Amino acid sequence: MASTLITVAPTGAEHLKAAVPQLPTTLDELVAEAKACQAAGAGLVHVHIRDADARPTLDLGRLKETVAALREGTDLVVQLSTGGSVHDPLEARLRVLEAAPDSCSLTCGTVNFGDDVFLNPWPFMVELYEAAREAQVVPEFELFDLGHIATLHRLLGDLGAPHGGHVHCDLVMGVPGGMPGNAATLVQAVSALPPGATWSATGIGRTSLPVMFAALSAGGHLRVGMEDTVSFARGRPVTGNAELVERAAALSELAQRPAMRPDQARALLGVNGRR
Ligand code: KMH
Ligand code: ZN
Repeated sequence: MASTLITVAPTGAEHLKAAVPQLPTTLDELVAEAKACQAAGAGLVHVHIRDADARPTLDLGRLKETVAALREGTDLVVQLSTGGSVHDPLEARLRVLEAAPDSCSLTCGTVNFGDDVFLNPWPFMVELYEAAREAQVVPEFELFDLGHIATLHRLLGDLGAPHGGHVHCDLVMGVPGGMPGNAATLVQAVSALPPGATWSATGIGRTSLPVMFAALSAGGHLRVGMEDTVSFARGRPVTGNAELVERAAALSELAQRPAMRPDQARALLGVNGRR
């Protein structure tokens, strides 16, 4: 039976710990959350880390410690964000690869991001893509807009296949400034993906459920987590990431595509064996 890769994005770079105390921002909180999410059905963890004051950081020492602790405590595929926060310089985002994750995010274009701009110029994408291949890290292509899909085609056409030989994408929908999070847009985006690519989708904020149902009905994988939504339902804050993964796993089960184990996720993505 086909199965569903559930990615959890537990922290992100946008929410403030002061406003969302249940957000995992310390290493202990992150590992505990990741363990609970694996038990609930997650196969991959998309990681942003915070400093001692719970602010987003790309500190290399902390990133290496985080990769080691997640490998020690879970079987999850460990994906580090190279997107960071909108304030991170491009050089620091490239250096994330030195922490040697299994996978890294690679956003395929610049996008307005609320009142900010999430910058991803073409030369940066090329450098990140080539550096990831050199480091044997599997990229996940983050697509915030339909134009990003055209850029993904350009990247693959100009530079060839990524490490692992497989193309896996994540449609990030409902960001103010990016593509809207609804079924019609999801269908359009999926139809434009490269042949043979697999994909997950996530809807930001209140688009979380419509995007999840649309992705399941279109044969996609799922990403959930407090990076993307901190409400479980209208007026009901999320208690933790595991309940978002539990709900995604339950819906996947109903769709008769149950949650994939981490070893199945590794096989799907072309991730190397554990280092
Ligand atoms: N925090 C956003 C500006 C990624 O992780 O690669 C970018 C982001 C994408 O979250
Ligand atoms: Zn992210």
